[in-house]
Amino acid sequence: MITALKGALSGSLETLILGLMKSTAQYDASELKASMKGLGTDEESLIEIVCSRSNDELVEIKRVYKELFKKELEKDVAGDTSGNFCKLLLALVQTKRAEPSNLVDYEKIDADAKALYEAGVKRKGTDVATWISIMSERSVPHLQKVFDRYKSYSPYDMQESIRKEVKGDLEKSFLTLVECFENKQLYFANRLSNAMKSKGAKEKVVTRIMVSRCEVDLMKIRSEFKKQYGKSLHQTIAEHTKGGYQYALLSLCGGDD
Ligand SMILES: [Ca+2]
Repeated sequence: MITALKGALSGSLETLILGLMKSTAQYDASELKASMKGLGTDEESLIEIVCSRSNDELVEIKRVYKELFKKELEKDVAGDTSGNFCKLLLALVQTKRAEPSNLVDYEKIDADAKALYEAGVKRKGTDVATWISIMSERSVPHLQKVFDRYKSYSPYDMQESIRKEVKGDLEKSFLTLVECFENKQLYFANRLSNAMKSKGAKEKVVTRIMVSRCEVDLMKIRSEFKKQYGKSLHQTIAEHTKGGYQYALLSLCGGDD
């Protein structure tokens, strides 16, 4: 069937339909592999996938990655990236994030907020290792409270602090993490909106988000999209795409809001 589809389809529609033939974890693993294959790296794709997936999703992606490509995801990430960017991605891929707890530990929230401030805005340079360990090991609900508490130490919120302290792929990765901790579906809604407004590689990002989230949280992404932009995702797709590709995206989208 896949051979038949490859023969019958082409371009963005083919990429989208072939993506839908895979499970979500198989798709994510394949997208990660593609982002690192050959010379050079597609950092944008790598950051989007590694920094937005939950711990459980990453555990499954690693398992499937090894099954499909006979290699550890960690090894490929380590071979394709360097410096603190590499250290952050590896810390996330090691999936050490704590499970959310029913007990709110106010002392730890305060200590983490203070540590993030002292490792960044307060000092000369940045102690990136401290940022990496807190952001890769704490649970998401804990971090949401940490970022709130952070504002009582720092004159800048966490996102502003990241922009001031680090640059390049490391900056993009930390920003993606924080955006996802705060509201993951809004992060995807923003990515979809920016991709559709831009020229060039927009279909790659739109396809990846629609295929990878359609069975996860696309309904919530739709509602964040409408809230943020006052226009539905459905309508935006209809305006910015065309042909069979548009038809397939609208079917995935599932309805207008
Ligand atoms: Ca600093």
